[in-house]
Amino acid sequence: MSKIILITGASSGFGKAIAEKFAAGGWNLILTARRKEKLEAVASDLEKQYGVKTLCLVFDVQNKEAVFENLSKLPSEWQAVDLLVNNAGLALGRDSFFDANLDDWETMIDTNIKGLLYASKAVLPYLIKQQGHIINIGSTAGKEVYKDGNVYCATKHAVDAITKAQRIDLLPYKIKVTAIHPGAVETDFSLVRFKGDADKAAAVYSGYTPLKAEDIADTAWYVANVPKHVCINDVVMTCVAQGNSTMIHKD
Ligand code: NDP
Ligand code: 8X3
Repeated sequence: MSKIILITGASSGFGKAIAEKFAAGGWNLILTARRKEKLEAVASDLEKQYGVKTLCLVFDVQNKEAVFENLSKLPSEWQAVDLLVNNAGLALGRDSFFDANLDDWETMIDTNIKGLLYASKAVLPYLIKQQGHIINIGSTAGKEVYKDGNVYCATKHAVDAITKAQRIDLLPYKIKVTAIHPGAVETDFSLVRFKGDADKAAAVYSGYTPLKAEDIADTAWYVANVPKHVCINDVVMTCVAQGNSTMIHKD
């Protein structure tokens, strides 16, 4: 029987690439995001290309009621969730602590931390039945803080800490918990961060070759397919030009 992966934030970037990687491997997909049209386009392409089944759920992970309404009452044929990928997230702004916008801070906290907690809690009863796996998407920003990254970095440090806490607390249920912490990856991430300013977004990735969303999908596929007794705890991955969260060598 096909396995089931549930991915938050599957309408673009890593989530979309992870959906494609697992569809190619024959997994059925529960895909979530806010942008219905984009999400349904991803689902319909993958159904056609790989013959897998998909379920699209459109909601905002910041909305506790919506998360539980959608994820804790899955249709019976979708309840055997083997893998939850907590990927939905964003940065908003790159401003000093003094200049940063409070609404941006709250959106990042509500999405990257609270959304991940709600989704994990809502899906957990299904994961327990499957002895499943949680992959949390952190960041190198969750390993070292960088200038003007303040709250985004803090949310990703929280993802690191929550991952470690989940791994310990879920031991009795034989659930694997993994964090993947990528450095710079060219997706819509910087366009969102800079609120549509394409020049600022492009500058983030100029002068070197950043990671691609497919690199993160390959890693997710690897950690999801190790033997049953093995749990990859923590993966930090960067492109060759990046040494840590603060150092990128540009030509
Ligand atoms: P994208 O902007 O391409 O994708 C973000 C995804 O998250 C979209 O599918 C978006 O869907 C979804 N999302 C955002 N906010 C919400 C919300 N409130 N509710 C539901 N879904 C939401 O960026 P990436 O693919 O790069 O980012 C994915 C994750 O990877 C994020 O957690 C990010 O912090 C992390 N990351 C990114 C890195 C990078 O350099 N790109 C590096 C390290 C980590 P929609 O807008 O349709 O709701
Ligand atoms: C995304 C990578 O370096 O912009 O988490 O924080 S970075």
